[in-house]
Amino acid sequence: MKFELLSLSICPYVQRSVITLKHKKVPFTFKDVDIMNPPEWFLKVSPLGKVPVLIVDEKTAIFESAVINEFLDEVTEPRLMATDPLQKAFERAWIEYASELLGQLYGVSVETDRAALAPLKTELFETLQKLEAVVKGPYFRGSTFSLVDTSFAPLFVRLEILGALWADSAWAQMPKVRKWAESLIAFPAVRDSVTATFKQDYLGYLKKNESAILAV
Ligand SMILES: N[C@@H](CCC(=O)N[C@@H](CS)C(=O)NCC(=O)O)C(=O)O
Repeated sequence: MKFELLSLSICPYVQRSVITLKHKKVPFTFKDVDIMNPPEWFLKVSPLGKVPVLIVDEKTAIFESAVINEFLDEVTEPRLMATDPLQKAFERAWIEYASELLGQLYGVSVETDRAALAPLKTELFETLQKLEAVVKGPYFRGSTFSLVDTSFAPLFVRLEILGALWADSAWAQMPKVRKWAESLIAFPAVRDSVTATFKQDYLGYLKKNESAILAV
Protein backbone atom coordinates (compact mmCIF):
# COMPACT_ATOMS: atom_id res chain seq x y z
CA MET A 1 0.00 0.00 0.00
CA LYS A 2 1.04 3.57 -0.67
CA PHE A 3 0.57 6.13 2.12
CA GLU A 4 0.50 9.92 1.94
CA LEU A 5 -0.09 11.93 5.10
CA LEU A 6 -1.72 15.35 4.77
CA SER A 7 0.06 17.29 7.48
CA LEU A 8 0.86 20.37 9.49
CA SER A 9 4.28 20.25 11.14
CA ILE A 10 3.22 21.39 14.62
CA CYS A 11 -0.01 19.37 14.80
CA PRO A 12 0.00 16.80 17.64
CA TYR A 13 -2.66 14.67 15.94
CA VAL A 14 -0.52 14.39 12.81
CA GLN A 15 2.42 13.47 15.04
CA ARG A 16 0.50 10.47 16.40
CA SER A 17 0.38 8.94 12.93
CA VAL A 18 3.98 9.87 12.16
CA ILE A 19 5.10 8.05 15.32
CA THR A 20 3.14 4.95 14.28
CA LEU A 21 4.54 5.00 10.74
CA LYS A 22 8.14 5.62 11.89
CA HIS A 23 8.00 2.95 14.58
CA LYS A 24 6.78 0.43 12.02
CA LYS A 25 9.34 1.68 9.46
CA VAL A 26 6.58 2.09 6.89
CA PRO A 27 7.49 4.31 3.91
CA PHE A 28 5.18 7.30 3.43
CA THR A 29 5.19 10.83 2.08
CA PHE A 30 4.02 14.09 3.62
CA LYS A 31 1.99 16.83 2.01
CA ASP A 32 1.74 20.00 4.11
CA VAL A 33 -1.60 21.77 4.07
CA ASP A 34 -2.15 25.46 4.75
CA ILE A 35 -4.81 24.83 7.35
CA MET A 36 -5.72 28.52 7.71
CA ASN A 37 -6.45 28.75 3.98
CA PRO A 38 -7.40 25.19 3.10
CA PRO A 39 -7.42 24.52 -0.63
CA GLU A 40 -10.51 23.09 -2.31
CA TRP A 41 -8.91 19.71 -2.99
CA PHE A 42 -8.17 19.35 0.74
CA LEU A 43 -11.72 20.15 1.83
CA LYS A 44 -12.93 17.45 -0.55
CA VAL A 45 -10.92 14.76 1.28
CA SER A 46 -11.16 16.19 4.81
CA PRO A 47 -14.82 16.80 5.62
CA LEU A 48 -13.98 18.65 8.86
CA GLY A 49 -11.12 20.57 7.24
CA LYS A 50 -8.63 19.01 9.67
CA VAL A 51 -5.32 17.21 9.45
CA PRO A 52 -4.19 14.46 9.60
CA VAL A 53 -5.68 12.74 6.58
CA LEU A 54 -4.12 9.54 5.28
CA ILE A 55 -4.42 9.01 1.54
CA VAL A 56 -4.14 5.31 0.77
CA ASP A 57 -3.06 4.19 -2.70
CA GLU A 58 -3.77 7.69 -4.06
CA LYS A 59 -7.51 7.19 -3.77
CA THR A 60 -8.99 6.56 -0.33
CA ALA A 61 -8.89 9.31 2.31
CA ILE A 62 -9.02 8.36 5.99
CA PHE A 63 -9.39 11.11 8.60
CA GLU A 64 -9.23 11.19 12.44
CA SER A 65 -5.86 10.33 13.94
CA ALA A 66 -7.13 7.47 16.13
CA VAL A 67 -8.82 5.83 13.14
CA ILE A 68 -5.77 6.35 10.92
CA ASN A 69 -3.58 4.73 13.56
CA GLU A 70 -5.83 1.72 14.02
CA PHE A 71 -5.98 1.21 10.26
CA LEU A 72 -2.18 1.49 9.94
CA ASP A 73 -1.83 -0.93 12.80
CA GLU A 74 -4.04 -3.51 11.13
CA VAL A 75 -2.15 -3.47 7.83
CA THR A 76 1.46 -3.17 9.05
CA GLU A 77 3.70 -4.92 11.59
CA PRO A 78 4.43 -4.97 14.51
CA ARG A 79 0.93 -4.81 15.96
CA LEU A 80 0.63 -2.06 18.55
CA MET A 81 -3.04 -2.41 19.47
CA ALA A 82 -4.20 -5.12 21.83
CA THR A 83 -6.07 -8.01 20.21
CA ASP A 84 -8.12 -9.05 23.24
CA PRO A 85 -11.49 -7.21 22.88
CA LEU A 86 -11.59 -5.99 26.47
CA GLN A 87 -7.99 -4.74 26.48
CA LYS A 88 -8.59 -3.15 23.06
CA ALA A 89 -11.64 -1.26 24.35
CA PHE A 90 -9.66 -0.20 27.44
CA GLU A 91 -6.83 1.13 25.27
CA ARG A 92 -9.25 2.91 22.90
CA ALA A 93 -10.84 4.62 25.89
CA TRP A 94 -7.46 5.98 27.01
CA ILE A 95 -6.64 7.10 23.46
CA GLU A 96 -9.85 9.13 23.62
CA TYR A 97 -8.65 10.50 26.97
CA ALA A 98 -5.39 11.58 25.31
CA SER A 99 -7.42 13.54 22.74
CA GLU A 100 -9.23 15.34 25.57
CA LEU A 101 -5.86 16.20 27.14
CA LEU A 102 -4.53 17.51 23.81
CA GLY A 103 -7.59 19.77 23.66
CA GLN A 104 -6.84 21.03 27.16
CA LEU A 105 -3.18 21.60 26.29
CA TYR A 106 -4.26 23.58 23.24
CA GLY A 107 -6.45 25.75 25.49
CA VAL A 108 -3.54 26.35 27.87
CA SER A 109 -1.05 27.05 25.10
CA VAL A 110 -3.12 29.64 23.22
CA GLU A 111 -4.54 31.50 26.24
CA THR A 112 -3.31 35.09 26.12
CA ASP A 113 -4.61 36.19 29.52
CA ARG A 114 -2.42 35.24 32.47
CA ALA A 115 -5.26 35.20 35.01
CA ALA A 116 -7.37 32.94 32.79
CA LEU A 117 -4.42 30.58 32.37
CA ALA A 118 -4.29 29.41 36.01
CA PRO A 119 -7.61 27.42 36.07
CA LEU A 120 -6.83 25.92 32.65
CA LYS A 121 -3.47 24.74 33.91
CA THR A 122 -5.07 23.26 37.05
CA GLU A 123 -7.62 21.40 34.92
CA LEU A 124 -4.87 20.01 32.68
CA PHE A 125 -2.87 18.68 35.63
CA GLU A 126 -5.99 17.22 37.28
CA THR A 127 -6.73 15.34 34.06
CA LEU A 128 -3.14 14.12 33.85
CA GLN A 129 -3.19 13.05 37.51
CA LYS A 130 -5.91 10.46 36.80
CA LEU A 131 -3.40 8.52 34.69
CA GLU A 132 -1.23 7.85 37.74
CA ALA A 133 -3.48 4.95 38.78
CA VAL A 134 -3.51 3.41 35.29
CA VAL A 135 -0.03 3.70 33.77
CA LYS A 136 2.20 0.65 34.31
CA GLY A 137 5.53 1.93 32.93
CA PRO A 138 7.85 2.26 31.19
CA TYR A 139 5.00 2.34 28.60
CA PHE A 140 1.29 2.66 29.17
CA ARG A 141 0.51 -1.06 29.38
CA GLY A 142 3.91 -2.13 30.74
CA SER A 143 6.90 -3.36 28.78
CA THR A 144 5.38 -3.06 25.28
CA PHE A 145 4.84 0.15 23.30
CA SER A 146 1.24 0.57 22.11
CA LEU A 147 -1.08 2.90 20.22
CA VAL A 148 -1.92 4.49 23.58
CA ASP A 149 1.72 5.59 23.78
CA THR A 150 1.61 7.05 20.26
CA SER A 151 -1.46 9.05 21.23
CA PHE A 152 0.03 10.55 24.42
CA ALA A 153 3.60 11.16 23.21
CA PRO A 154 2.78 14.41 21.32
CA LEU A 155 1.30 15.81 24.54
CA PHE A 156 4.45 15.07 26.56
CA VAL A 157 6.76 16.42 23.83
CA ARG A 158 4.92 19.77 24.03
CA LEU A 159 4.77 19.81 27.85
CA GLU A 160 8.54 19.40 27.96
CA ILE A 161 9.04 22.34 25.60
CA LEU A 162 6.75 24.52 27.71
CA GLY A 163 9.23 24.83 30.59
CA ALA A 164 6.69 26.34 33.01
CA LEU A 165 4.49 23.25 32.67
CA TRP A 166 7.38 20.78 32.76
CA ALA A 167 8.67 22.33 36.00
CA ASP A 168 5.23 22.50 37.64
CA SER A 169 4.98 21.17 41.20
CA ALA A 170 1.93 19.06 40.19
CA TRP A 171 4.33 16.44 38.77
CA ALA A 172 5.45 15.52 42.29
CA GLN A 173 2.06 13.85 42.77
CA MET A 174 2.39 11.69 39.64
CA PRO A 175 5.85 10.08 39.49
CA LYS A 176 4.66 7.22 37.26
CA VAL A 177 3.18 9.59 34.70
CA ARG A 178 6.36 11.65 34.75
CA LYS A 179 8.57 8.59 34.15
CA TRP A 180 6.24 7.44 31.38
CA ALA A 181 6.43 10.89 29.79
CA GLU A 182 10.23 10.77 29.93
CA SER A 183 10.29 7.27 28.36
CA LEU A 184 8.10 8.43 25.51
CA ILE A 185 10.08 11.61 24.85
CA ALA A 186 13.23 9.47 24.57
CA PHE A 187 11.58 6.79 22.38
CA PRO A 188 13.28 6.69 18.93
CA ALA A 189 10.09 6.92 16.82
CA VAL A 190 8.90 9.84 18.95
CA ARG A 191 12.22 11.68 18.56
CA ASP A 192 12.09 11.05 14.79
CA SER A 193 8.50 12.22 14.50
CA VAL A 194 9.28 15.94 14.55
CA THR A 195 11.42 18.13 12.31
CA ALA A 196 14.76 19.57 13.46
CA THR A 197 13.10 22.97 13.85
CA PHE A 198 10.03 21.71 15.71
CA LYS A 199 10.80 23.33 19.07
CA GLN A 200 11.57 26.65 17.41
CA ASP A 201 8.44 26.42 15.20
CA TYR A 202 6.16 25.54 18.12
CA LEU A 203 7.52 28.31 20.36
CA GLY A 204 7.39 30.73 17.40
CA TYR A 205 3.73 29.89 16.87
CA LEU A 206 2.95 30.54 20.55
CA LYS A 207 4.97 33.75 20.55
CA LYS A 208 3.10 35.05 17.51
CA ASN A 209 -0.12 34.20 19.33
CA GLU A 210 1.15 36.13 22.43
CA SER A 211 0.48 33.05 24.57
CA ALA A 212 0.56 33.80 28.30
CA ILE A 213 2.23 30.45 29.06
CA LEU A 214 5.51 31.79 27.65
CA ALA A 215 5.59 34.54 30.28
CA VAL A 216 4.92 32.33 33.32
N1 LIG B 1 -9.94 14.76 16.16
C1 LIG B 1 -8.99 15.11 15.14
C2 LIG B 1 -8.36 16.45 15.53
C3 LIG B 1 -7.44 16.98 14.42
C4 LIG B 1 -7.19 18.49 14.57
O1 LIG B 1 -7.81 19.16 15.41
N2 LIG B 1 -6.28 19.00 13.73
C5 LIG B 1 -6.05 20.44 13.72
C6 LIG B 1 -4.57 20.76 13.56
S1 LIG B 1 -3.63 20.21 14.95
C7 LIG B 1 -6.73 21.03 12.50
O2 LIG B 1 -6.61 20.50 11.41
N3 LIG B 1 -7.41 22.14 12.69
C8 LIG B 1 -8.02 22.87 11.62
C9 LIG B 1 -9.41 23.30 11.95
O3 LIG B 1 -9.93 22.94 13.01
O4 LIG B 1 -9.98 24.02 11.11
C10 LIG B 1 -7.92 14.01 15.03
O5 LIG B 1 -7.68 13.30 16.02
O6 LIG B 1 -7.37 13.80 13.92
